[in-house]
Amino acid sequence: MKKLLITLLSLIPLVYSNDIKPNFIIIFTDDQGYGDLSCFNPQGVQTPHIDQMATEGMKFNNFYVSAAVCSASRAALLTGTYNDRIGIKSAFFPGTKQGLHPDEITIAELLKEQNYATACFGKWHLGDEPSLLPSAQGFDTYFGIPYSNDMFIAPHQTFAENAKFNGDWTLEKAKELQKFIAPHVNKRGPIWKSEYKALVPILEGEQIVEFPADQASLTQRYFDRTIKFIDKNQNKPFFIFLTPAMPHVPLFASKEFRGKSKKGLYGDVIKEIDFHTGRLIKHLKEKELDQNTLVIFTSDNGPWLSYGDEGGSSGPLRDGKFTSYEGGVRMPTVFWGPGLIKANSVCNQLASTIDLLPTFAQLVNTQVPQDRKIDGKDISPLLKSQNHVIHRHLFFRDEAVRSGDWKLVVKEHHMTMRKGPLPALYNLKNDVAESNNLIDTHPKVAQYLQSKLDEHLKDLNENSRPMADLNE
Ligand SMILES: [Ca+2]
Ligand SMILES: [Ca+2]
Repeated sequence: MKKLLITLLSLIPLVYSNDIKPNFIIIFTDDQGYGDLSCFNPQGVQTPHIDQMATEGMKFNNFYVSAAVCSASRAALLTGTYNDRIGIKSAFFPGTKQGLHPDEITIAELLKEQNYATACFGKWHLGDEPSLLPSAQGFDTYFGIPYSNDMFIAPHQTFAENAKFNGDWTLEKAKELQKFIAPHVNKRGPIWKSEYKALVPILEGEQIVEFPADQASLTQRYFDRTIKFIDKNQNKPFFIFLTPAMPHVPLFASKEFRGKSKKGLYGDVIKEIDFHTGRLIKHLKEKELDQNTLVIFTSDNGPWLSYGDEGGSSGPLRDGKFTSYEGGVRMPTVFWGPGLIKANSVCNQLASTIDLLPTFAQLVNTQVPQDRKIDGKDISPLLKSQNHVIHRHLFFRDEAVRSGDWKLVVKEHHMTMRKGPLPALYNLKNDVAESNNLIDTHPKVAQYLQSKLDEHLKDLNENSRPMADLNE
């Protein structure tokens, strides 16, 4: 009987009708490695709540970002497009007047057209000028540090009337600091040498509401805001881009989580993210939104390995942040949505953050922008059956290409921890650590992948779009 019931249940089509639109929450952590969730690396930091999400949902073993650095990775996710196609190659610094081009259509803008309530809580890092902030890219609400948590206040930022100042900081002192920073935004040496680096503002909308940010309470506050936003918008569809500052260095955990893991402060930080993710999932269940909400947990790039114990782990993968080796670009990823995804499933197919925009478009019965090239693909078929091959090839900057089990690496980032040999061909099925170069024994595979990479780079060259640059 139980078997019959399960069979019958499996026949219920996992498709939304036009009038019920699913909610979307993307939890996009900063610099968390493939080895920093225990469902991917049992020896790593223990993350029981996210592991439970995987048990109730789907674990993606081959889920990638477009590039292993903050702004580039975020731009690709929000636009469904390779970062190099939209001119964003690395990370923006405060006050440089550059960012994601306003003409790019973000997931938030796409969903706003479908009457979604939209919010970004956390790191933005796609431009800090008012015209480049989340409110200009489809988000109704924004609260967070506008760039990395190791950066500094930008000279042009303005303060809200009731802005909070921590420690012995005052409005006057903060404005003096902005004057000191102003001449150095392009060559940042004097700022990095000063005591003012890593003193970052929190923005609400476009204005500073807190300086310097109390980073130890930030993870909790981002999740609190998310839960509040859900409660306020539970009767209409919502999209929340939840982007914690952690575990990017400098690391901060609240008092409740300090010393709670067996992996130092880094472990404590991950434990705190795990705890609040569990709290969010519990809240969705209590509000009976679990059948109609898709939650995706992933990271923007691999661990910053040069920070040692403070830099996290890529588990069995090679290298980390900045590089196109697996440790840089393959992310620990879980999709959760009991109304959309069969419990306890595992997907080994290639997928990427660039697929989220097309996938969400499909799930709400709308189209991706038709007037431009969108590189991502609809991966919603993978939520029902893992046998579909969606991507024949995935490219990582001008450095690497993956197809099936094969990966060709032709260039390295200068921050690569273990260099060479190059070019190198790896069979990831047998050699996930990218340690055994097979280019001499499989020259035809290498040639084929090189030709695909060449085609891709030619296409990028002929068909790319600029980032925003307000200096021009
Ligand atoms: Ca990052
Ligand atoms: Ca836009």
